[in-house]
Amino acid sequence: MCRRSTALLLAALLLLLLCAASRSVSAATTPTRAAAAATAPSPTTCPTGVRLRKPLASLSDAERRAYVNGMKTLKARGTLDQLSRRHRSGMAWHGTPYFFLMHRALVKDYEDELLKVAPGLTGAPYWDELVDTSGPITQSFVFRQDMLGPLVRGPLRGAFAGLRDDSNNLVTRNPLSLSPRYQWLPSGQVMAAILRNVTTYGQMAKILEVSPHNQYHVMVGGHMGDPSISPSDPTFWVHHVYIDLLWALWQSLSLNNFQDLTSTDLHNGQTAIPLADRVVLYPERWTNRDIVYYRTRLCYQYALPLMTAPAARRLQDDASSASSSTAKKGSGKCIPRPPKPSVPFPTIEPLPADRVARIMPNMSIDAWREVEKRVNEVAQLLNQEVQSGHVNATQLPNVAQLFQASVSNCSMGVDDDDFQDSGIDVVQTAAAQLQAAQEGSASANSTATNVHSGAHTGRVISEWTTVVALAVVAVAAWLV
Ligand SMILES: [Cu+2]
Repeated sequence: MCRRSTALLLAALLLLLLCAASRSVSAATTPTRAAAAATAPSPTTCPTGVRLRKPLASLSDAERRAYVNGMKTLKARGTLDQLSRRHRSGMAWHGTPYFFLMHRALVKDYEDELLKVAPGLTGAPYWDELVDTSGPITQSFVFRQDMLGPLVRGPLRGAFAGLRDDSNNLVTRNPLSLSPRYQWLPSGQVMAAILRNVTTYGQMAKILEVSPHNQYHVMVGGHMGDPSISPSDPTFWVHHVYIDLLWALWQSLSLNNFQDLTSTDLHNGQTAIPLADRVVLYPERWTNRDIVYYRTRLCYQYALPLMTAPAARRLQDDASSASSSTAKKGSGKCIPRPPKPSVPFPTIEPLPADRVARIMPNMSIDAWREVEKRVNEVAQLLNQEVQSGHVNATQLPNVAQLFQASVSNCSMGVDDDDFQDSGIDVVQTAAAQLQAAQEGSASANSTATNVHSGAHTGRVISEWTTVVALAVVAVAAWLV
């Protein structure tokens, strides 16, 4: 009994010795990783935290009120007009690969101003447009009376009735009705297929600027249909936050997507937009690299997957039944559903050429048609897959799933940020700290003999421990 417990005690001692030995070796052989972890300065670049951008329909009642009042305050203070004029000065960048860089900068400026007057918000809200592909756009949550006001022809009504642009003209809408159900909007599955198949920044920029970006501008019409005055309609901002989300989503699919600004459609025969260059529209504030590393440098993120169509419809049904005094809650009386299309993914209808010229003066009609063709090819391909029985339409990954699957990748850009080439003070400070830390660890490495002998000592200890352990085992065996 006594012998057995002594043996057990010795066995435990043996385990401890082996553990300690292996730990001392691994610590001695990986000094640089430990030093790097200790000096990571990433939190200091966003001293007030990272903002969270959420869909408009998911905001609480208090947040929705804060948003509407905040937008009105921005108008009253002249900030909205300033943003609109800034946007107008960047007309030349529309229809070019600079489009996405310029609008991310503009939207960040807008978000900063909005949160000053609406501090209850977590970030600039966006219009989850994929929800609208399942029904008429006029019934979108965004166009509720108490949100951005109804999508009808004429001056704005509802919460923003009487809103004027920076030339003091009433802001108007003029929805384009090509068909009762907007069949030329790519669905979540088609968008997912496009995002996965596009491999360069230039291609991504061209396709997404036309579809869905320009399509929604044209569909809302009025001020939104004219790029030189579109920011006067609050719809512009929820739309552009969503367009930025699509870029962020595409970025998160690979490291190349994340930081490579290569394009075949650049001016001056360039092949890539240099990350170190100042960004167009906001050269005094940011570099292109600041715009690309949006989470660590512009300090916002999209944490929510896109809302699914059924969830948004339910939300709207609840709202409409609550606002109607006669309708009983849960009575099933809601928005009439559009007829089911014969194929799951309808192709988009070509936009009339005069509309194209108005919304996109810098882009040739051929380039526009090329994008429409590309989107339709993807839709037809998916239809073929479904019709041949290979897949069920509902099983094809949609944008929400793509987003969820890529969320883990999003941290890639954060960890890889070296804070170089920045126009932001706090990021420049972080870069200097990082460099100092690296120089510090380099000088530590200059005493490499120490580290080496440390590793050597670790190995000697390990060998010595093994001898002792074997001896302990022998004694234990004798005792048993
Ligand atoms: Cu624009």
